[in-house]
Amino acid sequence: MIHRRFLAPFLALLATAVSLAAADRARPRNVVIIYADDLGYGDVSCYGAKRVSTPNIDRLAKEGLRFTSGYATSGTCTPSRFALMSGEYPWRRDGTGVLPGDAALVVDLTRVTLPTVFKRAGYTTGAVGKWHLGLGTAMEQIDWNQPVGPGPREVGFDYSFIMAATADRVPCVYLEDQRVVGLDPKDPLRVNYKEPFPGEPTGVSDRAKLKLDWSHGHNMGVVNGIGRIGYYTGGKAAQWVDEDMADTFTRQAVAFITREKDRPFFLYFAPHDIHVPRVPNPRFVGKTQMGARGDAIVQLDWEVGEVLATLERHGLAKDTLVILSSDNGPVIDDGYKDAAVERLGEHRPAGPMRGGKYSRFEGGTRVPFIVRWPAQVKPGVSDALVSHIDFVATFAAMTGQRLAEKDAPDSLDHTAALLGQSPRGRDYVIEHAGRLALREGKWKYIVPAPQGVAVQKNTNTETANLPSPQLYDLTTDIGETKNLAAAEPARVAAMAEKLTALQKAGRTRP
Ligand code: NG6
Ligand code: CA
Repeated sequence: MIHRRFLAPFLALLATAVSLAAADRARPRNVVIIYADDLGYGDVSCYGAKRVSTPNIDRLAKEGLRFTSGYATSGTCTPSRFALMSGEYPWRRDGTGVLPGDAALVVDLTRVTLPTVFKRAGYTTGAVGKWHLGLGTAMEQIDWNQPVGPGPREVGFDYSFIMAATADRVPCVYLEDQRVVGLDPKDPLRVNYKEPFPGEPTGVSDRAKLKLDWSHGHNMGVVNGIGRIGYYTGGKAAQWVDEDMADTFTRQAVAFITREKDRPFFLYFAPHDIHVPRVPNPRFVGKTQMGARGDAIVQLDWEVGEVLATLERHGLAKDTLVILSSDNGPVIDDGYKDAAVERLGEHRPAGPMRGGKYSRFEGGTRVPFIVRWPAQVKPGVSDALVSHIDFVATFAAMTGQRLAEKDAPDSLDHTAALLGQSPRGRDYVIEHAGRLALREGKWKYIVPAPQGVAVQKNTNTETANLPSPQLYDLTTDIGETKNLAAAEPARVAAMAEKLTALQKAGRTRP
């Protein structure tokens, strides 16, 4: 019998215990985000690909929730990753477009970030793979021969093993905890995006000797027989081997999980695949009939399989929330002659959708989006509208945190949709590639781009940049072929007004 004097504190204690248990139940032991590069909606077999098979990604989908309306915020890498990390739309900030390899960090360190959300909740955080959010400050040029920062650590990652930008941009080296790996101090590394270094080969001067020829751009410095964007000199011992990149990043992701297996962790694993240059390891070459692009998909699938197997090996699969997605839609010729165009065949990288990377048609930002958490998430398919912009607020909520007003101004808590507890996700998503588009329910409105080109010539991308407004009904016309704007002027006006208001408000989180 509890004495009355103790009853109130006892009940309070009980309530805390109950709510803690509830919080525990909704809180994943670990979180792994696998963020593929340029992987299109139709590039994996669980989303309909036939000419390539992705058994590991398919298994993730089968054991988890596969979203049919999952979105990156933008049609290219840096803005999408900025949004994922910060919960702020990239188009609100200058300087969040595709960054060169020597750009300064674009993440605002005065605000919460995705990894800091996890850190505050007691998770150890790691970033492995492509960074492409800048390093250092705008005040001074990066000295690659010293520790480089601010970078992943300041953004909230306890551990990082990254490439600075993309594999087609210099410097072609890995950085572990913000130091170039394997650098010989007697051979200092220098990078310049404007001028070549005297005596160093370029993609123009040495074109005949290249292992992989370029189709547009990518003719500045040459590393490993491949022309890149930007010039470099020195740092020869530290240069990566493109063919080993998937192995290297995967090994680091696996090592991170293994090191941290006994305490909660958050791993942001951002493979290079299937971005250009597509130079898969020889053991994947020829695995598809589609050339390097198809083989890179198989390689990516292997990477996913290794991560899943590691979770299983350590008994962590059931309690680890795994998300697989992509930073933007697909592109076929992104600047190298890797036969992707010639050998594409019937494969439709964006699935039934129009456009791809660089586009405001659905193919630009609607991407594979899979959530697996065996302990909590019932396997299935969800048509809820979900977006990477909501990760900051959603994981803050899942780990019992309240965001400050200035933090993650466009991020909303969509735990219920993400875990499949509700078929309803966002009311709308904003799609971004240069200009904006708004999807609200089944309607898609695309802001006119009077000066734009309808087809980006080099990549053969349909950009959706037309001089007049476009409106599509995505339930009957997912391929955005029948522009209903002229027939529905009131809807066009209302959606245009809504988009303008969302822009002007400076934030969308209430
Ligand atoms: C473009 C590159 C392209 C790719 C892209 C960024 C040229 C001609 N094209 O400028 O190859 O690197 O930038 O891709 O240089 S992203 O996925 O990182 O956004
Ligand atoms: Ca990308």
